[in-house]
Amino acid sequence: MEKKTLVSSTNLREDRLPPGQRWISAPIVYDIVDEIPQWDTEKYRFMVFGLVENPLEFSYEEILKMPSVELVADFHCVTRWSVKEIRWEGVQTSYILNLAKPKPQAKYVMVHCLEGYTTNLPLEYLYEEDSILAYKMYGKPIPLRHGYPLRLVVPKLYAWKSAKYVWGIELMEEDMPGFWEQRGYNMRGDPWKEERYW
Ligand SMILES: Nc1nc2c(c(=O)[nH]1)N[C@H]1C(S)=C(S)[C@@H](COP(=O)(O)O)O[C@H]1N2
Ligand SMILES: [Mo]
Repeated sequence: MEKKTLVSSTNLREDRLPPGQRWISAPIVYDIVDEIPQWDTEKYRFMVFGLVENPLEFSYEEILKMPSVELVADFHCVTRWSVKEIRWEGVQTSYILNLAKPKPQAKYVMVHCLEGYTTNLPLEYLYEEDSILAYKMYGKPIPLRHGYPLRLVVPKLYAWKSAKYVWGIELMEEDMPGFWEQRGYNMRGDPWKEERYW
């Protein structure tokens, strides 16, 4: 089967490197905990809940069977490094949202991760065509420390919004700060507007 390869529109911007960033060759692993366990994908469930018509729950197997895309996207960390053209593969978040049917009052999401990390973003970013839930990186299952079994990739925002080890997406009416947002990081985090901190 032919797989669609999508190049993030951010890679094609004239100001491709956002202000205050420099290119490095590979992403640096950042985690809020020292150890990440080898998650059991037999027990793993991915959930969409909160302000949706159809709350969703999927096994890992079901996620792997969904229509998928290959995405090539630059990656921008708020600590001022950027990496060109990371190649991911996974399910577009717009596909998942169309199944979940957000209620009209849903405006923001909280992304929940297996080790306890959270991050918030405006719901509209999950309708962007280059926002995906990735299970492959450079053609192989995502390495544990890069987000196995499932990671959000949102190229239009700083990398702290690209949550690793995702188990859930919660749709909300009011914006709520996630882990780094409670510690001074921006509620949106657009790299081209340098929305780094408050
Ligand atoms: N679950 C989880 N996701 C996370 C983080 C984290 O600590 N936990 N760190 C974020 C930050 S600050 C960055 S820069 C990127 C780094 O991605 P990498 O570890 O795959 O290089 O992951 C983001 N996603
Ligand atoms: Mo980061």
